[in-house]
Amino acid sequence: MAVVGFDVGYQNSLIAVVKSGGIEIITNEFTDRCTPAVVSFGPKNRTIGNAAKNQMITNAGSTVCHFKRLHGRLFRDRVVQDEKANLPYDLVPRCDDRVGIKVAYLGKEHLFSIEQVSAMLLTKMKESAEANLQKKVVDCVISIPSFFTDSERRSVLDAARIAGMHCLRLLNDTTAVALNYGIYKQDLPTPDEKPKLVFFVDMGHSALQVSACAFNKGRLKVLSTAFDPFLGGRDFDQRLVEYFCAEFKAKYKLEVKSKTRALLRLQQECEKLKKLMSGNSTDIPFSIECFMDDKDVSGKINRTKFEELCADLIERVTVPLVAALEQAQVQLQDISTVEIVGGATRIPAVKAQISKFFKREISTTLNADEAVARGCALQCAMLSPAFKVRDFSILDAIPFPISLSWTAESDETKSVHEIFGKNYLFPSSKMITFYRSKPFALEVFYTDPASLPFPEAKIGEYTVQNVRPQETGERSKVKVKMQVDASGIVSVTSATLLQKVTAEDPETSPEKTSQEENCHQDVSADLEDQDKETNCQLSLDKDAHPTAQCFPMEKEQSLTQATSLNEELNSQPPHAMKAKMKVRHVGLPIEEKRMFQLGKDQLDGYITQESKMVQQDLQEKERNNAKNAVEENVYYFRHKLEGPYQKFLSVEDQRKFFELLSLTEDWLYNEGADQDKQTYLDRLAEIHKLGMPVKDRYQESLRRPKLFEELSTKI
Ligand code: ATP
Ligand code: K
Ligand code: MG
Repeated sequence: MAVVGFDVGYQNSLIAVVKSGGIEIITNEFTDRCTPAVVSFGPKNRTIGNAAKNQMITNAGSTVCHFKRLHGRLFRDRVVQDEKANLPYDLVPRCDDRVGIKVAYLGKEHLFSIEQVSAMLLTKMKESAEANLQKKVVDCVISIPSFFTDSERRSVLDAARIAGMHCLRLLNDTTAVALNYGIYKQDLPTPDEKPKLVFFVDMGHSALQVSACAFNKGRLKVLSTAFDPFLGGRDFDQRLVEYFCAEFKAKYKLEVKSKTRALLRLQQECEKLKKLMSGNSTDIPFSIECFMDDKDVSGKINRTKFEELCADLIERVTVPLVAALEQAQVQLQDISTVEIVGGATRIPAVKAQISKFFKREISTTLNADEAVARGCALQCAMLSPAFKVRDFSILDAIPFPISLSWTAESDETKSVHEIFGKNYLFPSSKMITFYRSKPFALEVFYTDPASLPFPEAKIGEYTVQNVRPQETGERSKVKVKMQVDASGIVSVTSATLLQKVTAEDPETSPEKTSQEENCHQDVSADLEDQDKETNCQLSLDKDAHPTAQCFPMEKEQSLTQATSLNEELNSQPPHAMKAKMKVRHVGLPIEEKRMFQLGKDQLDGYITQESKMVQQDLQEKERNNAKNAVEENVYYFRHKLEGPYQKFLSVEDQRKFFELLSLTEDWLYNEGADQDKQTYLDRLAEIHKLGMPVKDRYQESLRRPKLFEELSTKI
């Protein structure tokens, strides 16, 4: 069973696989370790990755890049509108108000959903992994930014499904990095010692993420996460673009922004300059030929000027660092290391800013580009039964507090309760007890819309059905389970009605009265409380994802029992306790209404469509291969006929063969330029009909003396 981790970045994607020797970053067909997150659409096929990136300027309107932040959002969303303003391709609203990505494909206009486009990239990455491993890839772990909300996470999971994969877990970027850091450390403190405190900073092309992690032997706990979802390498590029747009206007009277092609070229040039300035503080000159209106342009910049242009961006780096530190409730001097990853942390001023804040040298022991993908592959190995691994548990932190609301049965008054507070550890689940006599509705939502980088606070609506009073007429006790799973997905997973019955009923169990006393527990438990829970009061939750795993790997992992945090909360004070009762647990159906999730039919449709497009790409590839084969054979046989094959056919046959080759060559550049696969194969057969017998005679002649030699030595 293949075990794979994907880091799907805003700009760059990486694939890590697990082999018996450990984790390996694999290269794609261009021997690149990094695959650009770009999908390009053409009249005959799609191209994905490097080949698509090469079309960013020539086929700008149908080359889709920088799409990661469109996940889970509606078209009217401000983030979508802001992204749209900077994209060379078009976004339009779909009939369901979601984002439609408009491209020309197969000679027609197409509207793809973000899940589809994302799935195309994942399909490509899956194919690269399969080619490398020579195995089918189904299970995987995919990284996402820690600030992704429920809707964005579900959208990524759907993309994986469309690509024919099963994502075992979504892993936050910084958590993947932390896992990749911690699992190899031999000297971590024992569980009862003070944990080793490490801060991780990841600055990519679109976002900055920070996390504070506590490590003990065999476990990693995220104390806090903080981020600026809108600060990344691209913002630094943009400052350079603005600078040169102004300069070219003054110097050459050019309105760069009026021409997409020129703007794209300038953007690429500016990114290059930014990277060069990381290693060089002197003036860096550049020129772009035939830039716009037939004019060549040139300019220069140096690091000092760059830092001046980006001064406020560099200042902003500190904000999430402060937030992460405050929330983790630790002192600077308690931090043992600060590790940075992500391409944009290579900007010297960014690094210096982080260093200044933490008052120490920054550690760069992790591979800045590969750490996230490696962490994902490690997690996948842990979750896969194919590998045996040593215990290492990951508890991540909930970035945005989550609340539940309901109305009272008696007077319809609305209650709101925060169930999972900020930085509450997950995966986690809680039981909430209600006393009801008829079906009731629940609403799950993010507590604090203002802190949310997403326009919609509501996560889902649930109706607990089939609720009925007890035979005595009193209200029934209904236990509702709410969960944040390992992928950070929030849901109400089950509801159980406790039906009181006579003690003789065989299908019963004694009611646990002790839990009833556990009412109105403060659910926004702080970290200390949760710690206690983790260490000494863990109750087994067989529905949760396993969090205890291990490494290095051996065959046949015996999955460690799932442990998850489990608390109880009663929505109403308990009734007077009676003597021991017998109860029957009756599972209740729950009706779920999600704000943004793709419907099953839609998802199935996308799955079918994706496999059709894969087929189409394959056919186009085979057609091209057939065409190339004709061309190669023309050159091959002509070359051979002029040389070693000459002696092996008559002058007349030679003339005929040369003529066929010339005709075929002419045809290839005229009406043969665009034919179907079979037509090329037929042409190839014509060449082979004349060529193969000659080739055989030639090779036969080579074997003859050799055969003779062999015989003579044996004699
Ligand atoms: P995100 O994490 O936001 O989804 P990503 O994972 O695709 O994005 P990375 O691959 O980590 O992003 O980083 C890409 C960014 O790093 C780009 O802005 C790129 O220009 C920048 N970058 C890469 N190398 C350097 C360098 N030497 N100096 C400055 N910036 C660099
Ligand atoms: K990346
Ligand atoms: Mg990244």
